[in-house]
Amino acid sequence: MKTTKLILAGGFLGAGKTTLLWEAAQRLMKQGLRVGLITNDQAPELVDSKLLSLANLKVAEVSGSCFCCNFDGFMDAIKKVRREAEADVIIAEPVGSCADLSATLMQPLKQYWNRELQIAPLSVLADPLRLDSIVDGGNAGLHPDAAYIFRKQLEESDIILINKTDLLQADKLEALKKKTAVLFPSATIFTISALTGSGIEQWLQEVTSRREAGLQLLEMDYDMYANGEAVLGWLNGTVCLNGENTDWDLFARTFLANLSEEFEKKAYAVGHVKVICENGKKFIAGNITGPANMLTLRNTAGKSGEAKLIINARVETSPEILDHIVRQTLTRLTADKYLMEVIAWRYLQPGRPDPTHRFTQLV
Ligand SMILES: Nc1nc2c(ncn2[C@@H]2O[C@H](COP(=O)(O)OP(=O)(O)O)[C@@H](O)[C@H]2O)c(=O)[nH]1
Ligand SMILES: [Mg+2]
Repeated sequence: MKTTKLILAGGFLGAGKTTLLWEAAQRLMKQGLRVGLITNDQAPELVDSKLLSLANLKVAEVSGSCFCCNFDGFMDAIKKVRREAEADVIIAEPVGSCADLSATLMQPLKQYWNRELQIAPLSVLADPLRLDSIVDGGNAGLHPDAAYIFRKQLEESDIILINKTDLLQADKLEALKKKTAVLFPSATIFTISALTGSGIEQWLQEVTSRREAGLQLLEMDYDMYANGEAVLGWLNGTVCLNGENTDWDLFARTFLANLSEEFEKKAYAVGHVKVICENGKKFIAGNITGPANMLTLRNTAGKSGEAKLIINARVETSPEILDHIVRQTLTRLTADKYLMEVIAWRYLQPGRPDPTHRFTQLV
């Protein structure tokens, strides 16, 4: 079997990884390449996988653990997309609260899989608002230990992608790029907009041609890392709603806006909240992304009496409180109007990271 290019695109929650996967896959496919994608989460029922597969992309999901703590599961996913999609290129999105990927993924991949896979440089996306705070010594609106993870992700990257440049004025972007280069001197910096596609071609050119990958190894305090993950409550839920004829676009917007209001009232920082509302073949996808709780919606689900709703929320509070807020907000919107069937509902606090491999030297 031919070798497959493997691109890891990491970065904190809401940085734009899934949007980049989608956009990059479109471009690579236009060049006649076969592309497979791998998503990752601490629990099943992922909005990201759903979104990508609705776009007819070949997606495998590693859920229940991050790639580094389930290296074999990650390799199984790679084998699956290599086999089923005959992928020339695989782009994988590690879970947004994960760091130390050079030691736990890049080095073992180089050591054990360098015949089957051509490992691309480790790319890490950053939301410019959060990054702007981090480069000024701040915590990007996050708990200090969560901000520690954010910083470590950037520190170990081969390539930093400052994303969402469509939201920034040119002079602000230039200043941010300069400060980032000073703080993270070993990374090559690209500025992109995963949403508009700007800069993606140049990044793809670099990751598909450059041979050196995983050039940094972190010193990582696993107590701080574990705490940074544990301060986030995690909820993945899927429900079917059946009842009144409903404008699902309005429903998704109202649901997200109400959630955002609840979290703001209590001053709980949002990692991200995502929903996808499916009405047959039509869907609307919505997001709230910290630090400014920006609400965005994409696509349209139209009107009907029935829809399926998937919710993924990562918010700085206990999983029990998160569950309570999401449930209550949903019940307020649906009570007396719909029959709600819960298909899946999990809330949890990520456990202490315990990587399968952790290399202490570069391969
Ligand atoms: N304005 C803007 N928004 C973006 C861009 N990339 C991603 N987003 C938005 O940021 C939110 C989180 O994106 P997503 O790809 O799900 O992030 P992930 O959590 O890193 O996978 C979504 O609302 C996206 O539409 C971008 O380049 N510009
Ligand atoms: Mg994602």
